[in-house]
Amino acid sequence: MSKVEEVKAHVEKGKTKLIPGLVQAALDEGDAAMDILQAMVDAMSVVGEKFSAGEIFVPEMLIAAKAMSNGVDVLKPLLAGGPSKSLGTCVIGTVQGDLHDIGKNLVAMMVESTGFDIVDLGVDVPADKFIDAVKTNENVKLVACSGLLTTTMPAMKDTVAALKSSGLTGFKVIVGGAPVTEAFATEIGADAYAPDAGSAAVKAKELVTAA
Ligand code: B1M
Repeated sequence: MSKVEEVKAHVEKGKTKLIPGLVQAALDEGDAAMDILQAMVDAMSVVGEKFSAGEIFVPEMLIAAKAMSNGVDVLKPLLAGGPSKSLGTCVIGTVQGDLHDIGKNLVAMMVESTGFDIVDLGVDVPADKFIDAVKTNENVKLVACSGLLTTTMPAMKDTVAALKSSGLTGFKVIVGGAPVTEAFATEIGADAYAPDAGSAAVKAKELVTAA
């Protein structure tokens, strides 16, 4: 088994303490940081499938998420190096009712690497907290909303509506997360949708530089 395959297998099993060493070993063997990251994303898909099939439960999902986060910590310096010139501030959070943060954290990391300053509001973020962050932080050019549950898509819709009717200007709104589609993003009035962290960073820069 290659080191990358070992990383994937151990994230699936939630081996939180072993993951940093395995990720470092994969890097030392010459594996690319993006390939190691993809292996961990694939592991989380397997975890999700096992949860859907009733083979594992919430605690196992949680521990796998912790394992992946530990691995991302090792990769972060390699993935997040970026330009020093700021494109502005990006306020990011997972919408109200939703506790999933790995995808949001990856998006924050990649958007930061393109040159944004990040204000991360965390998870379970109500619409008014996004609005307060736009008001209280300097030079906010982008608000990024993540959501992983079909049940929290209405909260994403409400958040975008609240931001758009707040009277605040000078920023764009980007949305994403597994159940979110381009069509949904358009329907709720977001300025952009991205399917993954890499394309979120590209879209973020396009949105701000085109404005
Ligand atoms: Co949750 N969970 N979970 N969970 N969980 C899912 C999402 C699920 C698909 C699992 C399944 O059933 N197969 C399912 C949702 C079903 C649905 O709504 N369609 C589900 C469920 C049901 C639940 C609970 C309701 C379970 C329960 O309690 N009965 C519960 C809800 C809690 C809540 O939020 N209120 C719950 C809880 C949890 C844990 C807390 C245990 C844990 C999260 C821990 C954490 O995040 N710190 C967890 C986990 C780990 C998952 C899975 C297994 C993995 C999620 C993940 O981190 N993936 C997930 C199954 C799956 O995804 N296949 C699942 C890796 C990550 C890199 O991908 O987050 O998709 P993702 O991010 C991607 C893209 O979506 C995109 O970029 C990233 C990749 O580059 N992206 C954006 C994300 N945000 C973006 C924003 C953007 C642009 C792109 O612009 C702003």
